[in-house]
Amino acid sequence: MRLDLSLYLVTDPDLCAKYGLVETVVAAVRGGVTVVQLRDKHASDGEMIDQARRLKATLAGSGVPLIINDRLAVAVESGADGLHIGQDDGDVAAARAALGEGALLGLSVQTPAQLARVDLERLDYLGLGPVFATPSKHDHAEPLGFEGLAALVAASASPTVAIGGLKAEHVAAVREAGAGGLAVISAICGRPDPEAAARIFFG
Ligand code: TZP
Ligand code: MG
Repeated sequence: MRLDLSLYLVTDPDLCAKYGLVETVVAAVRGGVTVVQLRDKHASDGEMIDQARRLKATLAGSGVPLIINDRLAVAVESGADGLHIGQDDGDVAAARAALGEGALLGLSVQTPAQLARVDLERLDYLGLGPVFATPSKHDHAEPLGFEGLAALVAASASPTVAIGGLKAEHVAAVREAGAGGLAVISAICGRPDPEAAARIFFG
């Protein structure tokens, strides 16, 4: 599936609870979200497979890919379009082998040292962040700021998406740093109107 990283929604079971996962995703896609990542640190694999199948059905025909956070088995079992892993979530080569060439595979990178070790050939994109400190991820790394983001983007030979504390007001600065888009949780999930909240990213 084609990858447009412009506005990448990462879901969170608590922050998206206001309207529920599916309703929030439907609204966000109406508002222009271009990628959806299912992220749930506490659900069982079985629960996450069910959620992923529901989301996949919801997204059918939209052209918006569904990516699973962390869990390779869920990505494979659910028929999602891809997987996003962090630095401690296992091996890129093993994930690519299990997913096959057609799936999307993304990796989180926080530092130039991590970037230097990345197996870019097997990846479709890099998630760079956090740009700012954020309450949405408790164990996040040291924030990069826009300068740190720009340095990582400049050293990345892959498409990139920035994450961490980003709001619509940061679109211009993220673009200026050279990233391909913005990944957000709280700028959409839990907003009074998730569709409008997505739409304002496009001006
Ligand atoms: N990875 C780095 S920061 C972050 C993740 C999953 C959370 C982003 O959430 P928010 O609400 O957009 O700051
Ligand atoms: Mg992870």
